Amino acid sequence: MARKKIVLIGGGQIGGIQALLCAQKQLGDVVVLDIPDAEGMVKGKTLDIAESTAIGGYDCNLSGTSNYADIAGADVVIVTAGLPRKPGMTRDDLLDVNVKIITNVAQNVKKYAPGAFCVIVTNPLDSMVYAFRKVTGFPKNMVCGMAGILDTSRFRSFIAMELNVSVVDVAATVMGGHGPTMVPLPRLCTVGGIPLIELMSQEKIDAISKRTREAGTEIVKLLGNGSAFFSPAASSIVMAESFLLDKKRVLACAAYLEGEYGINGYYLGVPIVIGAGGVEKIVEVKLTDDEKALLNVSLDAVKVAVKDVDSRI
Ligand code: TXD
Repeated sequence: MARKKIVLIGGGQIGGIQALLCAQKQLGDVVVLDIPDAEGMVKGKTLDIAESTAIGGYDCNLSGTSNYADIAGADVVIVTAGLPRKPGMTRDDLLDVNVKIITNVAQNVKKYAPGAFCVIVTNPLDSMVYAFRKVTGFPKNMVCGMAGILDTSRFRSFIAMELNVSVVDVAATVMGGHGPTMVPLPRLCTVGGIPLIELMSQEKIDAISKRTREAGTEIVKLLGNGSAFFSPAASSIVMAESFLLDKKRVLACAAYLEGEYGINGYYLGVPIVIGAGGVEKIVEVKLTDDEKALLNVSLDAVKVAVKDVDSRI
């Protein structure tokens, strides 16, 4: 059976790490596409990774390009094309410039890779994944956004650090938009099957939830130039892997809702099942009234950005 084809549109900070992870996991052959001015960068990054494959024993062909014809036949397309935040910026501050980039990318993916499972990473995430699907017209099960896996990973990592336990044994989920209104769900978090609320004070839980909501901004401030890239890269490859290997992972991702959670016509972070059929199922969690209220606050924030996007595409 021929190897799968993974296309990474945007070969910057996140795209480069994504390419390395795809090679190391031997998920398939990798094509990294960027703008003509950055073609040398993506050719250099992919060649550099290719030269490392002998060390790790990874059989994977990698190439860089600025020619969309090279993405034809992609099984998976992951989109990080767009500007990242600078200190002091909100994710929504990126909307103006990134909606134009996502529109251009979507038009080309529609033309050259219409059957691909598409994972959108570009911020502001919830409105960019909405824009991508609107421009491509792809079925909703083949377009989703990466955010909840990252936010959940941050939440899990902070809990593991605080309790001095393995991250492996911390199960959790974060729902809602990818921004300050995201909804960590401590009630659903377990550590080795034990409810978190039996192991940690409410004060500590609240502090970790707050840090999770602000984790992206914390890294933007520390880096001073750009935003997180290791964890977003790892998070998006989990989604590609679940699709390519039909793993049926249950993952928090931005999925298009048509009635689930009482929400209709928006992308929002919810638990989904990703398999060979793309977004195979949206898992409806029974939320408390307080949790529902927080989810609706998050949805309201997403609606503002989507209204702005709708007026431009
Ligand atoms: O959880 C999440 N979804 C977020 C997403 C987590 C962290 C970062 N998040 C967002 O991903 C971030 O706010 C940005 O919007 C994207 C990409 O972040 P990255 O750190 O990779 O940005 P870079 O290093 O600037 O890379 C972006 C690349 C760069 O090489 C540009 O030349 C390229 O995108 N680019 C394009 N590629 C193809 N086509 C077009 N039109 C284009 N425009 C820019």
